[in-house]
Amino acid sequence: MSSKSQLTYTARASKHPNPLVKKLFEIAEAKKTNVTVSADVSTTKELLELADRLGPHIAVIKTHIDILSDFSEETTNGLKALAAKHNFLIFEDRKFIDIGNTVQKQYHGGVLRISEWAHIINCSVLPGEGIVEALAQTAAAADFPYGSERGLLILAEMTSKGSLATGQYTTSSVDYARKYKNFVMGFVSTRSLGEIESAVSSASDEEDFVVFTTGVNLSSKGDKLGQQYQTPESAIGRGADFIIAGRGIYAAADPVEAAKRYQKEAWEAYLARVQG
Ligand code: S5P
Repeated sequence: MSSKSQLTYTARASKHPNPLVKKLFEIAEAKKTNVTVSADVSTTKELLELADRLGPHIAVIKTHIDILSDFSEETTNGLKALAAKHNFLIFEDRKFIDIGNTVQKQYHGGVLRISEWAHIINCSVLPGEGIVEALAQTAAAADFPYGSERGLLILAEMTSKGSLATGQYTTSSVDYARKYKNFVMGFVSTRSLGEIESAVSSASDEEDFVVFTTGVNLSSKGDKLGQQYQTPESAIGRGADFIIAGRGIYAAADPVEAAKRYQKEAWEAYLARVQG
């Protein structure tokens, strides 16, 4: 596990050079939550209701904005207002995966205008280093009316059965994160990746990537389509800084009670980790 995993979010916030990561750690500490809810619902009304009800218990809301049947500016204006009201960040799980020229257009512009409202995005590095460079360029060049901080998580591993995001793919994810560390906040991965030897540069003392771990569920081991789950405690124990839970929360009979349960379990696991 990365040596930074033993530090509190406050300690990491105080030293972190990236303002968005700093803000994320500060939110976690202020609200005592390291939960990201994956709000994979299909209408704007459901999404905004969920964001408002779960807002006090989450640090980040993760969207798949293209699965909404009625996406409009009302969706993103509503999300931005709720992010300000409840102090959480917005992560659009678009998983960019294309040549640089295409992802720049997908990130900035188009019908979704993701760069204007999503603090955090993610990408696969299957296309190679150029995808990270292209997204970083777009974020640096744009003048965002809504908050200025933007960050990228590299999808370094996947939770689905038989995932091919392993070995050289994962090592290269770490290489590119180190090379573009002003824009890359960290990884979506199932564990801390800090120890992976990089061809680009070796890990420095200041290196502090944030690990988001998805595939978290308290009552299920997986689904019929290959999703594989672990518990919040197990994810945090393997080095997750933030857990991502979808159906475990939004599909529960009482999503607010479920969010509180994930919040409690993940926060206690974090406290146990930093108290050594
Ligand atoms: O490896 C991954 C990466 C991601 S971002 N496995 C995943 O499941 N995800 C996403 O996390 C997935 O797209 C979905 O939005 C969420 C998991 O949802 P759940 O309902 O299975 O918790």
